[in-house]
Amino acid sequence: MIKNLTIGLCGLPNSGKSTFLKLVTNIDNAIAPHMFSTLESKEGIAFVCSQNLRSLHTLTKTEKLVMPYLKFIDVPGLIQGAHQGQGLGNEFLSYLRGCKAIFLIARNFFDIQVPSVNIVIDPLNDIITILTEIIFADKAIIDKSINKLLKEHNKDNKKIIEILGELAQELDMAVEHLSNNNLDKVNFLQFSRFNDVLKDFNLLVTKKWFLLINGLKYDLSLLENLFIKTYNLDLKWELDLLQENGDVDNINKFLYDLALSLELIEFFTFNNLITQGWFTAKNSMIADILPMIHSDFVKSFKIAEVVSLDDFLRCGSWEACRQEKVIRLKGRNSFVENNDIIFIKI
Ligand SMILES: Nc1nc2c(ncn2[C@@H]2O[C@H](COP(=O)(O)OP(=O)(O)OP(=O)(O)O)[C@@H](O)[C@H]2O)c(=O)[nH]1
Ligand SMILES: [Mg+2]
Repeated sequence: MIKNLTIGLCGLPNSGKSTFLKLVTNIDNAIAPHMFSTLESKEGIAFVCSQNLRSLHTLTKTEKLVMPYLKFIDVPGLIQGAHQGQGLGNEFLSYLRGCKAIFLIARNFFDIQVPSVNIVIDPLNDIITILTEIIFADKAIIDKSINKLLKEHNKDNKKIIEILGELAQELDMAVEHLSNNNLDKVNFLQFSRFNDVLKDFNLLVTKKWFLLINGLKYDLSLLENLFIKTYNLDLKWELDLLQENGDVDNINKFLYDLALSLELIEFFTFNNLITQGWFTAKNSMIADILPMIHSDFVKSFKIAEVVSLDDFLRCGSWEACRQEKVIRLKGRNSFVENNDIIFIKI
């Protein structure tokens, strides 16, 4: 089941976070060429129309098409020294702590109208600043937690104190490498291995980190061990294009790719009125998706009839799928696969 799928936006002021939220969600958002134009957190829903959902809809031709979505949260920009109270961003890190993944937006555009924190536009430098601040903020939590646990004099705490200590040491090393520009030595992605055992501490470094370079093309090869996936878009250009001709193809492709990188899969349902796409975590079982579709299904479920999208598109109708014997029956404990079309029988 998908729990807590919000993706947090993180970056220096004027890097394009609010522009990104506007682009993917089309909600009114404070976008302005001055720093700290975002003063509070803001959530937005980005609907994702995959090519697969569109193909299915061309066959079902239902009046309604309902798309799955990703949720984003925009917060004020972080600046260097945030962990010591500089700027606004640090106060908002708690919003990012509630997210499953973080999207770091780094600026790679020059625009005299849009001041930047540093005089030279250098995404690498911005990434180093942000990651360093994130590490400092987490280190503060780790140090406090270790002290608190030590004071409890409980031998059951020994293991967790050790793990926190191990991570703290690795974070110290990472800060040193970052300050020396030795990005290839910072295995930021590795911190996610602590995610399960340290989940109660809501650390940021253990989350899934993604990067978006906003603006000109940038060589991303240096950043492979820092982020699960890196993207390069010109957000303003994309937003202008969207507002001019309403073309959402590029954005949809990007969002769908992001969903798969977040280890989601898409499945479909349809009836006479509605064709719907849904995201669920990879390795979800039929039992996990029942309450998403209808709370009544949890009790009344008998069996699921399942056809792959490819088979459905080839056969052309559910009836034809039946004749071709491509309908599979799945019980509660069967896995849902990407692009399954599912009919729940009650
Ligand atoms: N030239 C250019 N301008 C951009 C681009 N992306 C964003 N901008 C502009 O940069 C300014 C700041 O963008 P925002 O999206 O508000 O930046 P932010 O990261 O939310 O900023 P804060 O909320 O202050 O942290 C706006 O005037 C945008 O129109 C881009 O790719 N190129
Ligand atoms: Mg903003």
